[in-house]
Amino acid sequence: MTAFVTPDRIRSLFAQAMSDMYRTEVPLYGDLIELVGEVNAATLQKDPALAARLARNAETERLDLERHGAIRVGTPAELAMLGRVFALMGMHPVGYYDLTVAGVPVHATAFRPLTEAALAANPFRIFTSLLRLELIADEALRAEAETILARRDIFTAGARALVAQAERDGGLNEADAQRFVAEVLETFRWHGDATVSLATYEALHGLHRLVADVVSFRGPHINHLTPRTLDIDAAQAAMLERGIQAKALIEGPPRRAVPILLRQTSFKALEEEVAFPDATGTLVPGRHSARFGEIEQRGLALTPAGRELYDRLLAGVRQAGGAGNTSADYPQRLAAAFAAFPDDEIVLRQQGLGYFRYRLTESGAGLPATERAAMTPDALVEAGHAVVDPIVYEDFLPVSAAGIFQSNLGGGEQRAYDAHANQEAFEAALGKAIHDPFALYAQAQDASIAALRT
Ligand code: OOG
Ligand code: NI
Repeated sequence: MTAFVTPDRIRSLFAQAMSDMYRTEVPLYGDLIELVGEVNAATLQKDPALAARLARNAETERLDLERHGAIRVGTPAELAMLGRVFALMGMHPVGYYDLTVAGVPVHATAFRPLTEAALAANPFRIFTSLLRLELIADEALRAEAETILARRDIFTAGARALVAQAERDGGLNEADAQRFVAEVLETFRWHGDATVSLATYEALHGLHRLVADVVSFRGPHINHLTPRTLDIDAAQAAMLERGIQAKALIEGPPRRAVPILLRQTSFKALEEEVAFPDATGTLVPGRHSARFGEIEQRGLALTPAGRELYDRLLAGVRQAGGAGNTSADYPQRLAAAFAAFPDDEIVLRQQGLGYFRYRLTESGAGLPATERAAMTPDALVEAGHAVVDPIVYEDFLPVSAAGIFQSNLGGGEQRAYDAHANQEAFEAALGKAIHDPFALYAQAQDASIAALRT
């Protein structure tokens, strides 16, 4: 038997396969990748300090590969199986997102690599939502949706067999890993033929567009694949120049000297032709929109204190705006509110608002260990014996995600759900606990500080 490949290897194969498939499904995606590549190259050329920083944090290579995708599943069993599939790729559930507060009947997690080494190898992540049919008041339709979902299997027999094999043996060899990726890819493929009649689709659509999207198809088609740009404002401008209809608004924090968290912009979903079978099996043409484009810029990961400040400032702007983030002066009000958020790396670090990674410089490495151990991390930095860089935010933002769902489900749709976060129910469905993102960032920061002393 040949040796097992690493989960990092399987994830890299999977990320590449997903990217190749989505490029053929949605040509706009190819344009975005090209544009973001150009913007990133220009940004690095203009900003040698940024280029050096990315290089010393093993981010230069990952940048060209870096994507996140999003899918929506219908049942706890689908989620649990996905959790097993992703675990073999070194992707684990991090963070819990309750979208009901924004009128979307789902809750979610992000499957992503956990360690710095795995993130550097390939940071591929998938935002995964689980439909909450229990929130649908129409009992008859809810029961019908449950019956439809119970009939489908979103995994191929080959994928199921290889998951069982890998779990039994403790891994997959290269040939099996390639077969596994090819089988798993089928789960996320777009199918232009629905599994329900047009009338059923329309009834589900009446409950919520998202219910129709999850229930009416054979599987959880990947609905976007997002590249990471180093300058989202430049990318946005370049898009408009090329006639790509970007959403006017960038979700998340305003532009700042020290980027924090995540800024994202998305594009109106494609209206696609779908064939709906009628009672006799004849296909009836109709339309559905699910898939869209998105780009993002990632910045400093915030501590609980930083995040609390972010959430508070953002909520203030959105409340004051009435119409939320759609009003014309939103960017100005956002920027004004965030004047209260320190925009200087040293201040952010001293106030404990963000997570940072420390690293000895050559002079620091040359100091006797006892002398180094006697100095605080800050003193080492001030003396030039260490450099300190922001730790990049690897997760998502619920308010932004809600905005992205809303805009891509076709605009102004708002529903009120009498619900609240239910992480226990999500974890019960998944069959495992969700990792706390703050703990992962704190671990990375602490490990870098410990390494200064050795
Ligand atoms: C997921 C939306 C969330 C993001 O970048 O915040 C997301 C979806 O529409 O299924 O991808
Ligand atoms: Ni996204």
